[in-house]
Amino acid sequence: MYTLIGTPKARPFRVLWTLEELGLEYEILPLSASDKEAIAEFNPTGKIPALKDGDEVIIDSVAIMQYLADKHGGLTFKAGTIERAKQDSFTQFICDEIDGALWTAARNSFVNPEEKRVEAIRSVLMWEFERSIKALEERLGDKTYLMGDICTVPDLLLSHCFGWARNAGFPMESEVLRAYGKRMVQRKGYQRASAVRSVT
Ligand SMILES: N[C@@H](CCC(=O)N[C@@H](CS)C(=O)NCC(=O)O)C(=O)O
Repeated sequence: MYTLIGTPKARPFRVLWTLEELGLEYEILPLSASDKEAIAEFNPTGKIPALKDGDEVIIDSVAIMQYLADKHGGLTFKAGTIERAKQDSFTQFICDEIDGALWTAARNSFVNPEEKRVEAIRSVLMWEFERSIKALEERLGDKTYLMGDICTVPDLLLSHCFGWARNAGFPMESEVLRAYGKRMVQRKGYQRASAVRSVT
């Protein structure tokens, strides 16, 4: 039994989705990002999500997702294969260019203290985001998932970022990726995770 620490209304949703896709048992401790003291018990940086596996705690959403995928043999190619290298390359790109842009926008609009925000950065981030979306559109091509016929960790990560982008007002200027996003949210794992999120 795993314990997911963090409200699924934020990044912990990615982990919740992974748990549901893999059909695992878990409970949720739905701390919000402002519950700093309680979170510090699991993560010294005070961030969510964290995952408790027995006495061990893993932090950082993507590390958690990939750990679960590797451990339970789903949503991933095997480490040491060329496919896994390509899968990880998608994961890295999405962390840097998509999550990075959205998180920098959030920090400069409401996360950081007012005197540490540069609001003008938003238009630069939107421009960078649009370029990254075009690059991903090209890399996806006519495939069902980023890695072909098999849904993997970076698909969940990217689709989660699409929802975040919509809420943050970052337009998705790609017909192909909009269709891909729709396919992703039709997955049973997403539907189950989404139902859990709405009551947590
Ligand atoms: N790279 C980390 C980032 C975690 C993160 O920044 N989480 C946000 C909530 S979505 C948070 O806890 N923010 C509070 C803070 O930055 O102090 C991950 O993917 O888990």
